Amino acid sequence: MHPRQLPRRRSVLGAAAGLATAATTLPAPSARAAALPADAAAATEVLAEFRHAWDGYKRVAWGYDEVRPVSGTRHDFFAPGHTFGLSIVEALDTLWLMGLDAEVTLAADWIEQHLDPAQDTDVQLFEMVIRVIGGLLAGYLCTGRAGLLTRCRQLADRLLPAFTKSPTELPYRYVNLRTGAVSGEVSPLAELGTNLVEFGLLSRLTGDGRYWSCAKRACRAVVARRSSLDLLGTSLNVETGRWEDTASCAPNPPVDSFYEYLWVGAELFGDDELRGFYRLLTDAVLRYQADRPNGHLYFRQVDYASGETTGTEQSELGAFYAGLLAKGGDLATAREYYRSWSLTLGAYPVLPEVYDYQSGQLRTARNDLRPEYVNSSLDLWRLTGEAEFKQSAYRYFQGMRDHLRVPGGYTVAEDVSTSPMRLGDLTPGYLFAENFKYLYLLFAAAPRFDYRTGLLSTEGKLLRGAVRP
Ligand code: DMJ
Repeated sequence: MHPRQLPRRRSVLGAAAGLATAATTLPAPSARAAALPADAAAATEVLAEFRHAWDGYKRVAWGYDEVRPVSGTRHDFFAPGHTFGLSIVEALDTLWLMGLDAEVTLAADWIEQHLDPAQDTDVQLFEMVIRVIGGLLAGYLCTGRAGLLTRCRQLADRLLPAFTKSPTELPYRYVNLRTGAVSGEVSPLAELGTNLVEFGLLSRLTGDGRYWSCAKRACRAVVARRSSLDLLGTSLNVETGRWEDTASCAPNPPVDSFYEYLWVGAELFGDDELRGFYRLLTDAVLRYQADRPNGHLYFRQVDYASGETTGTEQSELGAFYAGLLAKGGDLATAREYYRSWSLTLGAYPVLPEVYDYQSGQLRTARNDLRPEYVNSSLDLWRLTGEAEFKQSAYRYFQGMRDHLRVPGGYTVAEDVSTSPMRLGDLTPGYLFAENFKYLYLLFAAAPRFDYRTGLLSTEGKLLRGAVRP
């Protein structure tokens, strides 16, 4: 299944009761959470858990995309039979921020020697950009190793046909890295726009403007198709330029990071057009989609033309939006939304993937080791310095460690409402790029990160603010 879809699932009544209870009252800081240790102690714990997961990957799956830590097998993320060493690329800048320099050298050497950017397989533009292009850029910015930038550019050149072969400037979803053949003419917004930042940075670093101009034109092509309410739908046909799905489901997938990249792009490049787009579209989302049953903030899904409600589901992936709202200047609303997620975290040992805030029912009871909640913890803490965000991030960390740690590393869960929790068998690459990085930065006072200007991509890649020793 594509990781960004909002799947439909039977409701889980036991868990629903828990959520419904949680949704009516703000719990006291969780009874099950131990006291927050001193920052240095928390950072040491986070580092130890990162190493546990990383060693699990290295032991079984080094050079492959991802590890299945329960069965001790490997997983190809992009295409069966093809590896891009995804977890290595995902971990690279996290290893560097943590000062694990011997591991950084091993990882960068593997990338320079083995990552093949011309494999004869279709890859998803979005996933390749945020994970691999972003990972190589961040690795280059942290280490200064030119080979990483070279590999990044080779790969980006092979992704460009997704843009240049489109009749509408909206990129295709898939491209064959060897042949340049494109496919996937219906694309959700996140996949259309979550390339601005990586491609803009690549243009800046190489002096080759093609990447940025493709990405910028695609972004404009999306925004030009907004409704009279200034709302966007969910997916566009890149050949006809027409909407295929007209529900505005922000901040949920599969549109989430489209909005994020307007803000990050504005910030990184000082681009006022992107800033204007961000404000215009965010105002519309706040006006038509914000919903406060029992006084707690959620975002409903609405038809982009009429503003009428079409759904009340929240995906855990949407939890990043608290941080984005805060960075974009809507701090009070950001706090509200973060607290709605803290309520949900109080109702389950770890966050469920999708629930309906009206009925309180789970739609997807999985936990995919998602990082979005703790991404917002870091953003909100950086902006406010308030202890609430460290406390709740530590609670999130405890939930992960207590329930998703296995001898071979960390794994996803099949069902967070069962006791003991029914586990799955995968360590997603983003665990190395995101969850542990956000937690570490929260507690470690990391000397290699500029906390004032540092800027991370949607995949947690360090795009600005690397302090080289
Ligand atoms: C990550 O790949 C990125 O955060 C992306 O923007 C959406 N989701 C996954 C992790 O949940």
